Amino acid sequence: MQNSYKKVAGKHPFLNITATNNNGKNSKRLSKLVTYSPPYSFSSISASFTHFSRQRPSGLLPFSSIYKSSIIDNNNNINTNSIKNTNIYSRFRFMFYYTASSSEDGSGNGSGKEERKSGKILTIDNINPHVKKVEYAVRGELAIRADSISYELLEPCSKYTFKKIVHCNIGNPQQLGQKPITFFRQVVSLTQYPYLLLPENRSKLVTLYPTDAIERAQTLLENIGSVGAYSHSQGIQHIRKNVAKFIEERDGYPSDPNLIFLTQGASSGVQNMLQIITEHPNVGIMIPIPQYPLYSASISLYNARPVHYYLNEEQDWSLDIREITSSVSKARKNGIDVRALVIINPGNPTGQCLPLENMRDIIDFCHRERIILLADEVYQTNIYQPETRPFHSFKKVLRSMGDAYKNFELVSFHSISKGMIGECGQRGGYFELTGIDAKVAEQLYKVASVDLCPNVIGQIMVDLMVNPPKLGEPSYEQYKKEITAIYESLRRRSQKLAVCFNELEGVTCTNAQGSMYCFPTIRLPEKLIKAALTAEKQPDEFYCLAMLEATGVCVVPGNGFGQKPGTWHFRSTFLPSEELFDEFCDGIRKFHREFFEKYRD
Ligand code: DCS
Repeated sequence: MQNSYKKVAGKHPFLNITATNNNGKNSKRLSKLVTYSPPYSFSSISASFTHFSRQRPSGLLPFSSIYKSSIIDNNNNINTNSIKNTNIYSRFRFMFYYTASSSEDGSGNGSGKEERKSGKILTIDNINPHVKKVEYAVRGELAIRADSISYELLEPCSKYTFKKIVHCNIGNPQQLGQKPITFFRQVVSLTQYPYLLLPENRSKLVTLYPTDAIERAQTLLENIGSVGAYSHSQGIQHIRKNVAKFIEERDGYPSDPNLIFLTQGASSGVQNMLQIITEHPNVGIMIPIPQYPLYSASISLYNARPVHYYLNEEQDWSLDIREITSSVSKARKNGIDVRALVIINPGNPTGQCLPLENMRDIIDFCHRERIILLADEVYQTNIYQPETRPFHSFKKVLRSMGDAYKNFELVSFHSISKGMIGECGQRGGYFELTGIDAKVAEQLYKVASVDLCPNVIGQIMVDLMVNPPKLGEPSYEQYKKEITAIYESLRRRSQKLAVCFNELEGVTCTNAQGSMYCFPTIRLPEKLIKAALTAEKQPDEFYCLAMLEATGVCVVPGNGFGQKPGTWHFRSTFLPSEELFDEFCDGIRKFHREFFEKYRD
């Protein structure tokens, strides 16, 4: 195979690539817009660049960013995704660092070399290139470093001043001590061990379990059989009926259990949908920036094209219809076949909750542009300003818009991982199809059946989420008390964290209207940015790594979600338990003060 490298970037008039090696003899200085040929085969490439945004006087006040990307797919294309994303800005200076691997033998075949070296048939050079493109920051470098620190903390004389890692990088409430909802676990435990339900055990059982938990477990088992058996691939029909009932009660419009798919968390539903939408590599999926990286990662995996639209940070991360309109028209002008729009409402990582009027405009936009709406509504009960920003489902808003929209194509996702339930590890969720062609739904069923079925305990959790104890039933009071306590505490913590961040020098944070995260913007001193560049880190990553090393708090740098070039953010959950919250905030304050002192311009 001829091992030639395509141009690193298009003919952008201001693009100037001055790549240098950082790794000794197997490296090469890249110059601009050239084709690279053997003997070099690059195993990785990272690019740093300084750009000058349109708003700035040209040549002055550089913002600095570093982009990293792995390169080389099977066709030897260098991955330039991160570069393309910056095209809207007027001037760039790129600096590439690469580490060169092998091919000095002139074979021109990196994978062959790798194969000879390791003796493996499957090597990093010959796996699916789309897998290599996937980036998932929530479990990225910071999380990996956090894991290794947590091992170091087990050593008798660890160098750290903190005792444990606080995992604020992931919306995983029970990892940070949130208690499961009692009724849910009671029911699940009985379905796992039906022996307890036998008549001879009843007298003992009623001393341990409330009668409604016993009845619910019995009903479920009557409909399921054994939780150890595969279920219907689309999910247990009895549970899908309960989901449909829940949707009808929530929205006031009919819902059909046959159009509901139970899933392993919302993630697998989202992935199935993206997979089915991606007809060819030029299919575009519109995703917000910032976004939850499930979307960018899956789009890479299925070899589709992300079409970004920016949320408006100045107005509480609102969604401006003009922005999505210009984004779709730009993409279509570039030949991208835009098919779907992802809306995360309430937002992750941005926490905004869309107002009704805005949602109508979004539906109208999709209708006009012939775009399917994928509504990620996993945070629908994490609403902290319910009077001014209540949650509305897209299904309800769509139906309220009348017959003109009756064929509108919408897919709505929900999950047991979020809300007050936080049963992330049980992997349950569902999606509802609205207006999707029956033949497409059949194909979705086929895709679901390749996985046989979503796990049955996750499905039971979905049943409990959509059909919790009702007023007058034995478990209601306790259920209500538990849910309310978690909700009120989350709301308090969301406000506390925003206050804490807003007190930090150079940091601005909007109050979360919903979800589980704060996403503050942070204006970093130039000195700090330079230090980050020297360390070959993106500045926000550099800041977050330092925070982790100093405090044990693991957050996610904004670049993992996407952010406007030249701006820096990080995402933190407000899930640490309330008793520890002040201490947690104090730790961040102290770190930030000292870090900024060190790098003050
Ligand atoms: N959609 C959004 C917006 C999410 O935030 C998440 C999880 C999911 C879907 C998928 O969740 P499940 O598959 O568990 O239903 N949020 C991740 C995050 O940002 N932190 O934790 C997980």
